[in-house]
Amino acid sequence: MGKFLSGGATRRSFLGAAALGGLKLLSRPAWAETVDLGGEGGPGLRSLTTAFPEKGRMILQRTRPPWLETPFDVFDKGVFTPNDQHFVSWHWATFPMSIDVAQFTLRVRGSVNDEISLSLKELLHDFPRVELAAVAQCAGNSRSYFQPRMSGAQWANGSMSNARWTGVRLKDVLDRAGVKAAAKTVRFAGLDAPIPSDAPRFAKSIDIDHARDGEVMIAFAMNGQQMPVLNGFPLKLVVPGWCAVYWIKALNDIEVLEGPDLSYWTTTAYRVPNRPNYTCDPAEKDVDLIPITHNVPRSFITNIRPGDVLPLGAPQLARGIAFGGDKGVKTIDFSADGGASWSPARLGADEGKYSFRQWSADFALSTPGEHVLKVRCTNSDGVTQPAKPVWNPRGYMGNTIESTNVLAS
Ligand SMILES: Nc1nc2c(c(=O)[nH]1)N[C@H]1C(S)=C(S)[C@@H](COP(=O)(O)O)O[C@H]1N2
Ligand SMILES: [Mo]
Repeated sequence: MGKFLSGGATRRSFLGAAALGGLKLLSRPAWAETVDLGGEGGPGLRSLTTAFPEKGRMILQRTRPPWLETPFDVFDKGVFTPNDQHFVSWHWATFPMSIDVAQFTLRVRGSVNDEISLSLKELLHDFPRVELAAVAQCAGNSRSYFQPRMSGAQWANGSMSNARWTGVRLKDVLDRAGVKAAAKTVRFAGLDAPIPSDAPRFAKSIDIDHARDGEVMIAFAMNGQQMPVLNGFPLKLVVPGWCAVYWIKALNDIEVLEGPDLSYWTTTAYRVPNRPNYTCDPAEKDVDLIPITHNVPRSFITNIRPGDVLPLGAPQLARGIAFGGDKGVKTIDFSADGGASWSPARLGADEGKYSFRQWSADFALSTPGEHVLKVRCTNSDGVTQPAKPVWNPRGYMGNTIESTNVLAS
């Protein structure tokens, strides 16, 4: 692993120069220090690390480029994931660890009346600010539970995080450039570049109507603070309700296309079977694949862990988080008998339809031995989590109903 370089001074001047308004820069422990992370983490290695700049205790999946998973206990503490425990994923190791905020520009080019280059100062001052809570979830979240297993990041359930994002509307920035009538697609890329240089630059795209829906955001802050560099400082595209693969970090390039995006990341990578729950049989060949798009409903028990021993007959509380995917949570159902019977859980505060939502349910286990607890989310479109395990060749979009095995005694 290489060494992280200091970026403290440039980041601090970002606030000074651009006056982030009500947002305050907190002091950043160890950010300015050089950190040597030592050896590489293999797929089986899941040690905890605190060695990454601006990051607290994280599960180390891979060192370079980093894959850092949010430890699951974090999700029991509240619906917003602290910035220093928001998961991290990068495709290429060449993203910048130090950014000159005075020089940084966001370019808008392609099928527009005026190609523009916006400084951070312009972005912060010239456009109305918007705020929205939304879950960022890697399409490969929970891949390590797929059976049979496949290669790729062996995420447990922690390559997801929820934040309140502050930024400007993508629509307003596109309007400044003046999108031409022929525009069909908008493609986004960031400051990272691949090694080797003939590998495809990471980029994702969305339809022009989606890009102008007023919700897709160019965020410059999360949870009221600047974004950690590893999470996309200084700008991150936020596509509420869509998989985090679309949430381009260190965003500096917006390209308006007059046709479809034919790049590798859309035509070849990040594709799932065109089937209910994106699920096919492992033995099947030549399954029709479509691009991954929006999130699907999920729910988790956060206060009881597999293998916990619960007192026989005593009143118990189960608590957890859920999200509706691209729609709000309608109902959460809880089962203490392995899914034979379900009852509605209580819902916590509504932080917006793209946010995690807390839930809780009371239960008691009246017979000694093993019991299976389950939780199921249904969104406002009536889409619910499948009981049959989700499986596809790349391990994407897992949202099978979670089971937690416990013992009563
Ligand atoms: N520039 C850039 N943006 C990117 C990526 C990347 O490799 N480069 N990875 C994407 C993927 S697959 C995920 S899951 C999220 C991870 O965002 P996070 O590290 O802030 O959690 O970033 C997305 N945006
Ligand atoms: Mo991802």
